[in-house]
This record gives sequence, C-alpha cells and structure tokens, in this order.
Amino acid sequence: TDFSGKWKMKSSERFEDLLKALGVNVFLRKIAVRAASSPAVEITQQDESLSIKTSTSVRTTHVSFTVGQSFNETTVDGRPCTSFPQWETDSKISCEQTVPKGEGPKTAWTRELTNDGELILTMTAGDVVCTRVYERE
Ligand code: R12
Repeated sequence: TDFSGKWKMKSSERFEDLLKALGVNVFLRKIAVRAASSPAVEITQQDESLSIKTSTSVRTTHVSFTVGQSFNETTVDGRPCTSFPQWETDSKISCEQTVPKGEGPKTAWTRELTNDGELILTMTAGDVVCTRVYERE
C-alpha cells in the first residue's frame, strides 16, 4: 500500500460533531469547520514510514511516523498526545491516541486506501466517528 500523493477532500461527515465531543466551543468550531472544508493533504511514504502534511488556512500539521512505533502528535483539537499506529489490514492504518492526563473522550484515527484509490480518514472521539474521503489531486 502506498499512500503517497497529494490529496483533496471529496466528502466529510460529522467533523463538527467530533469537535463538539472534544469540547471545542462553537466559535472555534465554526472557524475550524470552514477551514477544514478544503484541506490540502500531502503524504510521502517509504515502506512503513509515512509523512503526512495537512494544511488549512488556520492550522497546518505535519506528522512523521513509522507504523508499529509510537510517536507524538496532537489531537484534532490541538492537545499533545502519544499515538500508536498499527496495520489493521494491509491497506489500513489504525492509530490510538493517548493524552497525558487521560482527559476527555478516547481519540483515535484510521487511514485506509480503498481498491478504487480513495483515502478514507476516520477520526474518533468517544462514540463520535468523523469520516472524510479524499481522492488524489
Ligand atoms: C482550536 C484551534 C484550532 C482548531 C480547533 C481548535 C482547528 C482545527 C482544524 C483541524 C483540521 C483538521 C483536518 C483534518 C484532516 C483538515 C482546522 C479545532 C485552529 O482550539 O482532514 O486530516 C486553535
């Protein structure tokens, strides 16, 4: 599986619900939802190592990790966390996040490459699952 490429978002479900579950206030939620409606995602991958740059007008994140090894990132609402990415299938990475004091709902993400070449990102907070589908640019 090779996630490498530049990706554009086709659809997004429950992103605002996700932020609400994380306790993000309505003012920041509206700004974030708008900004996150047209992200630019660039992924480079070499074997088990991925680098993912996600750019929006209000926030850009850049993570690099190797599947099977924990790394530091931030939750979608910006709290530092330790993440542990694992192959769930040979085309899906599942990543559990742990925040230092264990505050707030349990968070995680998955990224899956489908047979028709789409990238499906899910982000979870407690029982809320946000699903975002990307296609190659
Ligand atoms: C907060 C501050 C900001 C944001 C929030 C809380 C904005 C977050 C954004 C996230 C985008 C995520 C994407 C994910 C993906 C684009 C814009 C929520 C700036 O306190 O599709 O990979 C300051």
